[in-house]
Amino acid sequence: MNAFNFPMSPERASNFAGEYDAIFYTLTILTIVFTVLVAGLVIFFAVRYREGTKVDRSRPIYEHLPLELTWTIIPLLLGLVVFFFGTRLFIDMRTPPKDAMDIYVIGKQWMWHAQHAPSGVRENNTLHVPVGKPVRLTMISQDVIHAFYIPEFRVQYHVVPGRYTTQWFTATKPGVYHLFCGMYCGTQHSEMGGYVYAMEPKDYAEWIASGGNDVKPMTMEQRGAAAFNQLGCNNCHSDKDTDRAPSLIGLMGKQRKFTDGSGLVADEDYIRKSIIDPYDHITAGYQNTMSAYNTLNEEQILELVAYIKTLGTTAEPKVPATTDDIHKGLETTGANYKAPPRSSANAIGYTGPKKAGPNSRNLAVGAISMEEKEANRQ
Ligand code: HEC
Ligand SMILES: [Cu+2]
Repeated sequence: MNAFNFPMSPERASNFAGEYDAIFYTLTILTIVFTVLVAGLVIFFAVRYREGTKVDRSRPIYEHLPLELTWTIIPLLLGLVVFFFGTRLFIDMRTPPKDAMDIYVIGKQWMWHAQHAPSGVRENNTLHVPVGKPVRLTMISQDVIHAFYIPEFRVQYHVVPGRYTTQWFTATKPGVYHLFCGMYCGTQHSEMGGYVYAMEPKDYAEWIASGGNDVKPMTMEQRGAAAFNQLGCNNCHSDKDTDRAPSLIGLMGKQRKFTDGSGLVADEDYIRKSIIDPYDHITAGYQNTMSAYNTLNEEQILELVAYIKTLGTTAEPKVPATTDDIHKGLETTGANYKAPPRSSANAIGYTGPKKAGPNSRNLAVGAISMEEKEANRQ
């Protein structure tokens, strides 16, 4: 319902959305009508029969069968109608069609991981589905209770530890839609989400054939940028020197001066040391307020170094994209199938430093992607 371009509800993009909204608005209208009717009569009678008014009180009515039957039978019928349609939709939503396509979903603090059967293609924080084909999600949580929620599809169901829950839908409109965790599940609950890509079956088939273009291609710099965000480095380091920290733009190859009077030209090794042991050389004009990120593994440090090296080498400072930027991008591009650049390290599952600095929020502890876990095991 987009009256006057004021969106009353998210787009309707699944088989359930129309019926769901019809029931919702019917209930809303019925509620308003009866609230106004009852409240109106209360006020009307209170005013009309208030003490001192000259109205006819000679024939008080104690019983009025037709009136009582009317106000019993009409709401009963209205209630039954709503009950009938509500139950029908409920049963429909709880009964996936036999030919539904299977996608398995794992929720964990704080990311969604999905695997498509039978292809085995995986994705994190996104869900690609074909339009016009019923999709059944079989879901489980690895930790606390989450809820898998796609507002545009009008579907949401709990994702709990220890047992599988299911929900199904058929996407009806190609486009990019929101995916949320609908159950408060801890610090980063609000960031536990992503996008649902409803694609034409042909495009979906291509996407599957390409192995899913969402999980794999992240360059080292992108992983570094994500980690830079995730570890909270950007809380202190921005594109200008500030009271909190020197800017890292153009750091590579720059002459550095330290508080003890010494100096050197920044190279990879210096950047690495500055991350894991920042107290060794304190940049002149600053204090040792940066905590030592000494629990990162070498791969994570390399990615950070790779990212910091790119800073200042392009015209625009590459400050990592925020979720807002991604939203803006989606709004301007409309429905597109290309995954937005994900900066959230949720996508790559950083474990974060164990000893978090005062400003690093120690974000995704425990959020290791399935791939990383498997890689670690090997
Ligand atoms: C609490 C604020 C804070 C946070 C968070 C922080 N830093 Fe720093 N960083 C500083 C300050 C202050 C300095 C300068 C003093 C020094 O050399 O230790 C610095 C220095 C550096 C330098 C050397 C810069 C130069 O001018 O030579 C690098 C590289 C660096 N930080 C990288 C990082 C990375 C990567 C992260 C995230 C893992 C990070 N910092 C998180 C405050 C912070
Ligand atoms: Cu959650």
